[in-house]
Amino acid sequence: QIDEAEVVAFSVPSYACLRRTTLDNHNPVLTDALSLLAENAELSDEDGRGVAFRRAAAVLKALPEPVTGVTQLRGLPCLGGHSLRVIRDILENGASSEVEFTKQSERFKALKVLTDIFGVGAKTAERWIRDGIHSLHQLQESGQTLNRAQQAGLEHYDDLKQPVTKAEADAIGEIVEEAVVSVLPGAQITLIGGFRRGKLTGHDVDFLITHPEEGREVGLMPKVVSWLESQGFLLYQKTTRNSYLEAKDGPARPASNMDRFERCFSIFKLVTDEGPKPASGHRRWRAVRVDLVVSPISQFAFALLGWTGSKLFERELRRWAGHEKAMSLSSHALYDNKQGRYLKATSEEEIFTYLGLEYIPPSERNA
Ligand code: DGT
Ligand code: MG
Repeated sequence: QIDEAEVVAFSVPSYACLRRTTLDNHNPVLTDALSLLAENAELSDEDGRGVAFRRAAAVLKALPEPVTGVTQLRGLPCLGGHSLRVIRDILENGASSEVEFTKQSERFKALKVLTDIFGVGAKTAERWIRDGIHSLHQLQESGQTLNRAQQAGLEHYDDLKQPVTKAEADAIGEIVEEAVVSVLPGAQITLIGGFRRGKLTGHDVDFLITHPEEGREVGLMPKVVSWLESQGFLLYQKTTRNSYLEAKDGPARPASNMDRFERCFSIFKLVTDEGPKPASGHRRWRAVRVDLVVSPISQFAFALLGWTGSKLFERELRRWAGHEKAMSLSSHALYDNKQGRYLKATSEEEIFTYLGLEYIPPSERNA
């Protein structure tokens, strides 16, 4: 017999940036289900619903043990009626009919396959589906014009679907480091994104590049890219000037520094085997998505915090800053609306302090 007092009730703060979320997820079946519904909503231009499911999944990721009954969830934040229905379905019937239905639906499958192509977003996939294109084969037969990114994405589709390992990320890191210090001695690179949070695999590898002397990083990206290209490491690349535009970003994006923040989306050619020449039909390299970001040292802490993720953790940090502290946080700066000024920081810890938050290390930002 279960004593009422023995029923574990969990308590979790509602902002993900107030929680410590490790990779040790005790409820993967539930969080996978909610993440799938989030993904379906995002692919269907229903961002509000997407965020709601992401928040619900993140709350379950923060629980110290598996959920066995919905009564344990009483009082937990971010669990709306819809998410609770899905959770109850899984706990009581072993599966959620909505999740199973979504997974099987032609529309979701087509959206997944098409947006898994590098360079293809939900809008493009949607248009193609309306034209009757549901598969890679149909896309190739359709005569649709593809841009350069999409052509590269299609060409390397199978490789880019394979998770990138930490070992591969480190191997790429060494090459990028060599490129960076060759073109600008003293420049530094940092592994960011999921790998910085301790993930063992990722969909891409993200690096942040800076130089300890303000201004020396200007013009660095094209030089790094040329170096990598000349050595045959890039299968595709597109460099953009600071294209990350958040509508609400406002004053947190200092106009004077905008042109200093550069990003390169690339497909990297990683040699996987240095051994003897492989049998014909086999190759000794694989394609890997690599993102490079250059930041001036004055913005480095903000860039580091902003690019380490997880995406939900970032979103929650910005929400906390805006709603609870009247500040606007971006990957460039922190602006205090009450004081009417930017707050300088040289470390992530300082930014958490400004925000009145306990410091959460990267390995605990896996919301
Ligand atoms: P992954 O690569 O799927 O294993 O997981 P993550 O967490 O590395 O995700 P990814 O690579 O999409 O993005 C890395 C982090 O960088 C992400 O957690 C949030 C942030 N991020 C992504 N895209 C942008 C962007 O356009 N601008 C800024 N400021 N941050 C971004
Ligand atoms: Mg990543």
